[in-house]
Amino acid sequence: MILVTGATGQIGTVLTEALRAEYGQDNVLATDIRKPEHPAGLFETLDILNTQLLKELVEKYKVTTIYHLAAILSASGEANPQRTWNINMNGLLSILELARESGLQKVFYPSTIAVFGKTTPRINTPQHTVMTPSTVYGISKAAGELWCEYYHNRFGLDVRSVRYPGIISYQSMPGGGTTDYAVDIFHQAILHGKYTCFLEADTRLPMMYMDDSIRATLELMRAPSEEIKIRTSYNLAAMSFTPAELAASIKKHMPDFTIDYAPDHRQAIAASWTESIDDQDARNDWGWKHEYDLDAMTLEMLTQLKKKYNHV
Ligand code: AKB
Repeated sequence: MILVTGATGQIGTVLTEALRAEYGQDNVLATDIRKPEHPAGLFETLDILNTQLLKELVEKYKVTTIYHLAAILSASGEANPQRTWNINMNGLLSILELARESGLQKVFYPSTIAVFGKTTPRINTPQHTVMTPSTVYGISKAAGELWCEYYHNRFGLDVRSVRYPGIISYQSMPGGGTTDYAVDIFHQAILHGKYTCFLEADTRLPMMYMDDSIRATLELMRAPSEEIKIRTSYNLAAMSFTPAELAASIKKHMPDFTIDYAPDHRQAIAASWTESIDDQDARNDWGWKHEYDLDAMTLEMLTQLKKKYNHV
């Protein structure tokens, strides 16, 4: 049995569905503090800080693998730094400790480009580099990566991780991140033909289409253990673009679309991250290869969301 934490979130929603398609509807237990809008299988309400309930669920459902997605993201994390640290760090520590005690087969831990900071090389950020994150989210994820490696080295736990860039999806909405504009822009383009962006026009960030990030996650988790040479977290890349470039890509299909800019507190967070990522290790070690670039992603997002809003 696979247990997913944070299963109602942006990635969790789509990953849970993909895991059910691959491993069987009844072999994936979704958990989250929020109930799903459209429950589609096994679900248990779980506050990730409730270690006792987590333990009971692992026993009750005979869980062998955990995808631990529950976390507070970069922008919303700044509103309450102590709470963010508590949820992100203690949530992970209870998963790792439970995995060790119960002899779980595998754990997946999502890290992020938010582990990088102002002193990290900005272009083609190397796998092994300076990490000086400036958000609590980034600090907790950087520390989390080290805890994962520690549990692997010390206890032999098979824990695997990737550093996700901003993820763009039509199926689910992101919440509380700095890269969220790259999803919202599509909804606003279709509904209102215009968008006001909370980042500056030339803020370049690494991004990825949801299909690629799900495939990366499944491929990483399927790879033979000896291929996984990095036990902190793998750099993972697909595309990098600015809000202006994304708007230009949308305009190719919607010539009347307009964008303006009203940068807010999220601009400083974005400016502290890097622009593009060197993910050669993921490509070499377990064969990672992205499929979607900016224009392919834009076309897919517009097509899917037009269907959703009946604007076909
Ligand atoms: C965020 O913006 O906080 C996330 C991330 C890049 O980890 N999408």
